[in-house]
Amino acid sequence: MATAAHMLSPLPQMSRAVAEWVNSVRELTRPRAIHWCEGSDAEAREITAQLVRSGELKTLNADFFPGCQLARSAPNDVARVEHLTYICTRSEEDAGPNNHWMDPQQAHAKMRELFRGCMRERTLYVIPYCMGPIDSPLSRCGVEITDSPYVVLNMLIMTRAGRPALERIAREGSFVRGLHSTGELDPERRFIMHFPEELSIESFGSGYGGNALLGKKCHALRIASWQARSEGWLAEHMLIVGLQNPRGETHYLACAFPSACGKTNLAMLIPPASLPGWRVFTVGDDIAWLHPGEDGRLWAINPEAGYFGVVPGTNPQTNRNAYEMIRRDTLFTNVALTADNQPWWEGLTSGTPTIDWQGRPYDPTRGPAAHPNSRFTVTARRNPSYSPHSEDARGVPITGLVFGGRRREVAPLVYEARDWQHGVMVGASVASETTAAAVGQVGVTRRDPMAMQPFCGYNFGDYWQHWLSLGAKLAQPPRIYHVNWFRRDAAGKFLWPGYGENLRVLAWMLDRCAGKAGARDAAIGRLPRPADLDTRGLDIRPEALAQLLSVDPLLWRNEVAEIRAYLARYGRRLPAALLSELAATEQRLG
Ligand code: SAT
Ligand code: MN
Repeated sequence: MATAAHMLSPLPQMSRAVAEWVNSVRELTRPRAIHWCEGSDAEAREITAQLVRSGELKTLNADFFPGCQLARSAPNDVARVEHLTYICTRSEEDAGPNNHWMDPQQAHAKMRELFRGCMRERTLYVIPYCMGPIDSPLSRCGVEITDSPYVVLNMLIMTRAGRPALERIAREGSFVRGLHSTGELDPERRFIMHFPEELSIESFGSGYGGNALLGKKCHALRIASWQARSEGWLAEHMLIVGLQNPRGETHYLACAFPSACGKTNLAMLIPPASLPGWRVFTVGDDIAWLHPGEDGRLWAINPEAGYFGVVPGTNPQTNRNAYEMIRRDTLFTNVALTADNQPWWEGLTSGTPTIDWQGRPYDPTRGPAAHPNSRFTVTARRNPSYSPHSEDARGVPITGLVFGGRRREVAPLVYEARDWQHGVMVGASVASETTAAAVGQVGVTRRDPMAMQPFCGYNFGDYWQHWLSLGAKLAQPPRIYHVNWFRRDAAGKFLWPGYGENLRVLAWMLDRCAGKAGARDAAIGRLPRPADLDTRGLDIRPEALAQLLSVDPLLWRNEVAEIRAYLARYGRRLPAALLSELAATEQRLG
């Protein structure tokens, strides 16, 4: 039953803690007005209309893309800025060698000067939000204050934002405080600061996704990973997907891959026609919060309510679900336009770009038409494969965990860890080629443990110890796998077709978990023999498959040496168990 509008209490009166914080931010930033977000559709429509009037949003061709808008960022504000992202803990060692660190007092002082008066002539928006189903005990709440209406529109899609979240905050008392201003979008005055000991975030100078939508990477990964350690759970950079086999049984996998390595595509995979009877259900495409259940299994919720996905490459062949999903009510950022005002991006098989992502006439000599990190923001409910269990308060039970990276060589298509402890070592040694999701060189291989290098809010040494301790307490721990869809042959061609065909690898994992599929014991773990994979109807040469499932001892001895050198950076915080797992692998390599 709807509550009559006059019965609702005004938002500023609902939580004294939030109101006091908003007041202190108002005094510091001096906004012209304050807007408390209710979270209604009407509110989103009103803010959209206002941004269209001011020219900050462009309405796309409503015949083909109804309800869709285009936002263009500043050309120097198109990706996460890892070099300007800090973890501010009292002790530098708690942040660890995996993070940039700044003393909290120094960081607060620096940010106070940036925020002072920064919202003059602007509206201050208060966005109460809940990460996870609104009634789940596993969910956690936050409030973002921002002066960017674009950020508001994104947060309304990406989180459960508005009145119900503020009601929960008022009940619970505690919430993560996220303060954001786009400032002048000056890269010299841009910082993303995290204070895990205070459960707070301060972000200045960028309007881009991961830097500005504070519920996402800042809260749901960096701050939440810290909270998770003290409360006995895991906050991970993982998609969550349900796979229903032809017998009608559904199992869930949680898979960690670095940004722009295909999490969204895997989460909404379309089974190939040659594997009839399979169905795929998406629970999440980027972040998983994993909690030990009373039954000794791991249970996962997706803290997010929408997708902030990479646009280029999306087409009916690579990801038909995403392609259909983003045809209405979608906010596009930094894509190109066709002459009739449709969004266009590299990898589309139709249409011609006439205006590039910066709003200039398209000129191929100046690079791609759409920015390689152009994004769509859309509610998860528009996903044709959206799982009906996405809203379950207790989450979904996880059968397997999957780690992976983008590697031209070394890592085979798939292998299985021997047990949890070995699996933690496998996760800790993930490496991947960098992508356009973060500012910096693209295509260089770097260590990205558990795909959390940019997102773990504390020392990786302590994080791996937390993983080990948590697994030891699980009566039914998920099995752990490593995959690499990106292996290439000597000529540089991908050996594996990827996309929907990845289901063959996932099906092998689930059969392993059910005790049904075979494997061979290799030095690095257990690999399928070619006959263990269902390759019916798959167009692949036997030599390619053999190469995908091979382990080169020479390359791997070198890999082990690199992993050891990397892990050594964590000194006395590195769990000894990881080194003994590595030594055992080395011994098996001979
Ligand atoms: O910009 S985001 O951090 O939200 C996307 C990503 O890099 O994974
Ligand atoms: Mn991500």
